Amino acid sequence: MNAVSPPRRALAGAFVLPAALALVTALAACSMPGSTSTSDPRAMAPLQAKSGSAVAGTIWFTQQADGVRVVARVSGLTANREHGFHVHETGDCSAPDGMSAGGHFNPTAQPHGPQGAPHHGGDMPSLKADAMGNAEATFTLDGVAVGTGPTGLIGKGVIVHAQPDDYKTQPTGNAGGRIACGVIVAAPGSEIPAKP
Ligand SMILES: [Cu+2]
Repeated sequence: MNAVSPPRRALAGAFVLPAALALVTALAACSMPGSTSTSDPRAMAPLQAKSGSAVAGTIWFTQQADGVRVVARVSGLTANREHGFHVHETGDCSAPDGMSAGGHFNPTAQPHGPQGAPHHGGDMPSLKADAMGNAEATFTLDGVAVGTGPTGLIGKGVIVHAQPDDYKTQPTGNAGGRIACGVIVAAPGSEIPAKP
C-alpha cells in the first residue's frame, strides 16, 4: 500500500490544481465587461403597447465603467423585421400613438446616426425580431448615464418603432410609427431575470 500511495496523491493533485484554476476563471468572469451586478446603478422601462400593437417587454439599463449596458427583451413584434429603437426625450407614454414621448433624446446636439458615428445619445441599434416576433438584444451606449443629470436616462422614454431605422434620415431615422413606449424609472438593486 505504501508503495502506491505517493503516486495516488500526485494524481489527485493533478486534478485539484486545474479545478482550482477553473474556479478562479469562473469567478473572474463574473466581473468581466458584459456582465452586471445588482449593485450597479440600474433603471428599467416596462413597455406599453401603442398604435394598436401587441408589443410587450422590458428594457434594463445598467451603468458600467465603459457606458450603459442595455438589455432588451421584447415580444409581439413583426416577425423577421427590424424595428427602430430609441430613447426619446420625454417620459410620457400617455398618447395612444406614443407621440407624447417627443423626439429622440439628444443631450449633446448630435445628428441622428448609428453607434460608432455621430449619433443622438438616445440612438440605439434596431431590434431584430425573430420568426416568432421576439427580440433579445444586449449592447452598450456611450454619451448617456443611468441618472437624472443632463445625460441621464431616468425619466426619459423608450420607443419601439414599426419600421427599421435607416440611421440616416434626420432626425428620426424614418422608422415609422410608434408601436411601444416605456418610461425609464430608477430600479436600484433590481435583478435582470435569466433569459426564459
Ligand atoms: Cu424613436
